[in-house]
Amino acid sequence: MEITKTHGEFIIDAQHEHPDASGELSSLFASIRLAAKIVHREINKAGLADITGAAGAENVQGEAQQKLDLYANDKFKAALEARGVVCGLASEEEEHLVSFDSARCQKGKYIVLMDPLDGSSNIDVNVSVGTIFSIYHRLTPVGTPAKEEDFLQPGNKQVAAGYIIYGSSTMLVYTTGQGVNGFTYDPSIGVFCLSNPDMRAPKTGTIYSVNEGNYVHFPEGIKKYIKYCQIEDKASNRPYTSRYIGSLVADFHRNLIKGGIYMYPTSTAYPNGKLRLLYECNPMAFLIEQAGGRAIAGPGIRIMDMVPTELHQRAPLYLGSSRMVDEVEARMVANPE
Ligand code: AHM
Ligand code: MG
Repeated sequence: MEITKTHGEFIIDAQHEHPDASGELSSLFASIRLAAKIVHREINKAGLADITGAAGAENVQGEAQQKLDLYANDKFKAALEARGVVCGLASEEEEHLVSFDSARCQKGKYIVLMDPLDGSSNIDVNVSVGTIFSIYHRLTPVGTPAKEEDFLQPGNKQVAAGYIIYGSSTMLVYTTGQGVNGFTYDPSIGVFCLSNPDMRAPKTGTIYSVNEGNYVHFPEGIKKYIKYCQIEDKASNRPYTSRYIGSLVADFHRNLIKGGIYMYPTSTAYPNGKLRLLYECNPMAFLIEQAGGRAIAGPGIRIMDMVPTELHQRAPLYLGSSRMVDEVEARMVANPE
């Protein structure tokens, strides 16, 4: 039987190519892997919570049941703190940044931003959800507590970013700025195995993903683009296919593999878009660019060049196959708000 490369081995190989590497990033990834396995296990028995006790209620051991997004937050936080290479964390589930205050953590040179369980409203109906993460070097001196400035860096400073998709199988997909690689979790042996080396986003595709229920509230350029997607033109494979799961990670993952565009525009309900710049838009932007695609917040506005001012700030997002992003951008340019 052929044994595929595990994620651990993949990292060791990468380290050989960088003999100056300290191993701290490898250690950080080991934390992410561990927490991902724990969350995978919990998600896979999510339906049982109804039998053993709903969120907020007590389980058979008399312990309070936690909502899965809070559970995921706690597990990732604990795993990242345990290895002492991360000095702080910002999370969708935490109002303020979390500074890991042990002397060991304060020596850590990395900070992590994350959405521990994105699309969590899908869990109740057994639809794929994901964890999104973004990793930076801290700006404050090593040995001091992490501060907000460490987290408010533009996406172009990311050291690594990725997601875990808890789907029909669980996968870890990430980049360190040298392409995108995907690893599928084999629960029988408890390891992530390299399954999708060097993932490339097709230059164009036939899938558009957007919550069309908000159509009437979208800017004119977006309405025009959606109509363009729907109009028949055999030469460019239109009409395109509409696919929207409502789980950014799952929609992104499908479009990355098949070719497509994901959009969360501004609307009356969300004047700045809905998705969070630091732990949803930036990591996905880093991934799609590394795979050959594009990610913008508006015409000429590269997501990764946006300078953040708040931890939880939102941004409109258009990302996917480069030609499809060009197409929507052209319509935004032609129909300025
Ligand atoms: P969440 O972080 O509260 O789960 O929200 C983010 C999610 C994305 O995964 C998804 O693409 C989007 O919100 C769906 O929003 P909507 O239901 O408005 O289409
Ligand atoms: Mg989210």
